[in-house]
Amino acid sequence: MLLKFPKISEVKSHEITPENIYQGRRSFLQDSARIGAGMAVAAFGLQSPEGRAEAGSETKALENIIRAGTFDTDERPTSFKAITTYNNFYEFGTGKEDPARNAHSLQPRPWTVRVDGHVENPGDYDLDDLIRPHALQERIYRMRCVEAWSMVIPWVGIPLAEIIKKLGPTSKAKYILFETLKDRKQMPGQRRRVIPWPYTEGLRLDEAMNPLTLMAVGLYGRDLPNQNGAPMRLVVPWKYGFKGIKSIVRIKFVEHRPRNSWRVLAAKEYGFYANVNPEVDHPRWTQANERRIGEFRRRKTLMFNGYADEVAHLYSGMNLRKNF
Ligand SMILES: Nc1nc2c(c(=O)[nH]1)N[C@H]1C(S)=C(S)[C@@H](COP(=O)(O)O)O[C@H]1N2
Ligand SMILES: [Mo]
Repeated sequence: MLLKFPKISEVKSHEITPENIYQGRRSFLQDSARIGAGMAVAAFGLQSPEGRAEAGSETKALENIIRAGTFDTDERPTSFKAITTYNNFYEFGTGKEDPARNAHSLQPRPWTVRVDGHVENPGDYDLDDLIRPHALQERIYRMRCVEAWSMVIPWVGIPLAEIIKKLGPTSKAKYILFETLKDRKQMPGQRRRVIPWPYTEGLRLDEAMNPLTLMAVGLYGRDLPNQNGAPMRLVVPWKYGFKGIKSIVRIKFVEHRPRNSWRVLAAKEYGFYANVNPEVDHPRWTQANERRIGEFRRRKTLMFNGYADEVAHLYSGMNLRKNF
């Protein structure tokens, strides 16, 4: 059965807010899940050329999303507006509102992803070929930036483990290196060397295979807006936000721990693991609490951002103060 959602053009204008459309889709997904239907294969939505974030923009709803539910937080999602207008994407400037303002120059289709290193199926993949075999899932995750603000984001994506299994890492592969696009024309912020370009990040293979780790292609039931890392970005909800590398063009399977941009820049401040840990402060500020965007009071930060049951075993026996 294919799930169908109202096209934006079919919804009355006063109803067009991303949250309304999303809530409607979501209750529909819940009904489908209850009656055991709806296991549709991903058919890909279209990205508007501008990737604009406003309500009622051309950005199309993704068509067939499976509601996973397993790891969803029941906390209220942050508004679409805040998610898409307050974030970091240094390729478009270092201000929090710069990505939304400047990311229109990014062209998320066509998009090629290089897969190389210790892997059975290396090659240059068209993005759609890389993701088409997989079903899209919705995951509502708490996200925690290293700068002590947080959000709740309804992501759409594919568990990274599924993609990795298809690519077939060999026994030498112990880590994965990810790289963002490097192109000054599309990413004007790269004209300044605020961090080493291209932005790179890495995960240990078992972290990458953890069921929580998502390769996101959308949020709020739509294609990813450019400023959130179109067309494909990593989501690792138990780690600080900078691990969630955006606009990925390379996935390399490697034997040794890869460099990550923020660590190259300031190794004392940004570790490789970057697990959310209220007990290990950033050298310049506390990590014990956080400001949820849209709220005034501060909340206590949770170990592993509240995902300890799912991921603590990955680090058993490790000193998390040394391996921060
Ligand atoms: N390529 C790239 N990826 C990036 C960044 C960046 O500057 N460049 N910023 C990171 C940081 S610090 C955060 S908090 C998240 C914020 O974006 P989001 O709100 O869309 O998750 O993106 C991460 N991914
Ligand atoms: Mo961040």
